Amino acid sequence: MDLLMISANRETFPDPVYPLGAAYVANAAQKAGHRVRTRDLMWEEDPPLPLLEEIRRRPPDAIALSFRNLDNAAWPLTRNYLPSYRLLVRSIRKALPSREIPVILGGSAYSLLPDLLLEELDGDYGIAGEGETSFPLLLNALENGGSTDGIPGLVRKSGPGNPALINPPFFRSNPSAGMDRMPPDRSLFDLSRYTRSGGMANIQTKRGCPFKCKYCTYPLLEGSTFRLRDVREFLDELEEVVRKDKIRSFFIVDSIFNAPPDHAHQICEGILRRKLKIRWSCYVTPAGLTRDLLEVMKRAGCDGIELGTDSAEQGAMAGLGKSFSVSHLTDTARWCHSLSLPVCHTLIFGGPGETIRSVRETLDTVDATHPTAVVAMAGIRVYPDTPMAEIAESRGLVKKRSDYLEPVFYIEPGLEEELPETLLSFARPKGNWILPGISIPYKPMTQKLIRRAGYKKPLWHLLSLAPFKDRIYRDR
Ligand code: B12
Repeated sequence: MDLLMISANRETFPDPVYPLGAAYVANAAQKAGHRVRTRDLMWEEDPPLPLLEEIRRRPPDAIALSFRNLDNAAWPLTRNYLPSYRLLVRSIRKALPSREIPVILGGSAYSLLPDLLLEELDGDYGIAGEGETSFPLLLNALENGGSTDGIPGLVRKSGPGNPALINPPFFRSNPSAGMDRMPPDRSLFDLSRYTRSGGMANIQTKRGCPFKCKYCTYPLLEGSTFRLRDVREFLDELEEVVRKDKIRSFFIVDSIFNAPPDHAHQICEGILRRKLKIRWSCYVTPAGLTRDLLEVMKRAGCDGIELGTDSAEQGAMAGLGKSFSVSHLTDTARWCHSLSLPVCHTLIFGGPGETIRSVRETLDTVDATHPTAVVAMAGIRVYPDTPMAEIAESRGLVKKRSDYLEPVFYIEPGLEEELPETLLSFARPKGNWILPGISIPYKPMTQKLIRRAGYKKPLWHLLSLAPFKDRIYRDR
């Protein structure tokens, strides 16, 4: 089949992010014998007239769209991308010479609302969850007129007025499947342009997340058990990007890098053994973390961690379903200090049980750890099928499933007014605290200039530097 794979993401905050998921599935299609063309809307004009013209001139046999984000998950300055996706698919449909050419949807954003988005975006098929196995199966079935019945994660229409049918995603039917079936083909999208404008390449050591944070989608997207990559295969992939693409800065996109700890240790030891001179960042949880692991991470090139703190007050932490205590958090911060490892905390305020007192306690506790940076969100972004959705639904915030087509945020009743102001007045004098939903952290031009100057780390590192501190709130 002649396939056109489009990455629909245009978000440039905090940086443009290389479409790794699309590079995985497009490669799987290639390996299954399909011819793959790719287009990346990150670098296309809006509306993407040259792309539409190409579709008119050279219609493919199938079009696949990768949707990474639904919105910026920030409140009250929410940016909802769904209207632009609607327009995009509508214009693609218009450009196609026939309704028979299938439009296939996938990606993390799509997988969060697979039934709703198939209807809403007028796709013919969707794949909920990972696509490396399912996507080629679907293409082969379409090409040969075969059945699509057993394809993991397949979403298809079931007649007017009926909800779309969804097969269980791949990780459900294959809970012990490894992740080494198919590496991504990074040449399919312009990696060097991303590393010039976004600093880092991205890579994955595992899929899945067994933690039970009540708001989180990772278990829905990747499964709730870890599926670990073979360490040698991971290192081979990493080494190839370092060698072939001359890239030395990475973000490890695992939901959590430091769990399970043995695997994380082996990855670090492998990087050291192969003498890969790289720098990398990742998401870390204080749960089960040890100083030993942080130390080997640092030696292996980790130059900063994004800590999924969320809250530092016991009651609010329980409301979010966190798996660690305040003392785990303060131990982690102390170890990072002693290792000179920069830390960016992510915080989420306004969950079940939050009060202004617990908000203040979290602010003070986190501040007392002397963080390099803090990214704080007001309100919990609620996604269907999460424990948070049950709470939001029981409180009447969501009445029917289609309400999720607009971003839904949960804020503990009574905090809506006070929360943004409390956070802003605390953060403003600090300089290294950013509130993406409340105050625009930096102008796109500032980001472009920093990247053009060759800066390769996540931009939060700069927040602790004096010249940038004053700019954050003045830039608005
Ligand atoms: C790592 C990460 C980040 C890192 C990325 C670093 C980097 N350089 O890559 C950072 C911290 C920068 C980041 C930022 C943001 N992120 Co983020 N991020 C993630 C995370 C944890 C992993 C993403 C990833 O790379 N996965 C690995 C790849 C291989 O998986 P994948 O893309 O899902 O692709 C698979 C499938 O989706 C499918 N697939 C993909 N495309 C296609 C296409 C077709 C046709 C098919 C059939 C299948 C298919 O197959 C792929 C391979 O199996 C996800 C959560 C998660 N667990 O997925 C959130 C996630 C994607 N992020 C999210 C958000 C909101 C953001 C931000 C907007 C937050 C903000 N306000 O700053 C920004 C946007 C950044 C941008 N420019 O787009 C949300 C999106 C949901 C939403 N509300 O829109 C997610 C889902 C987390 C969540 N809240 O649930 N993020």
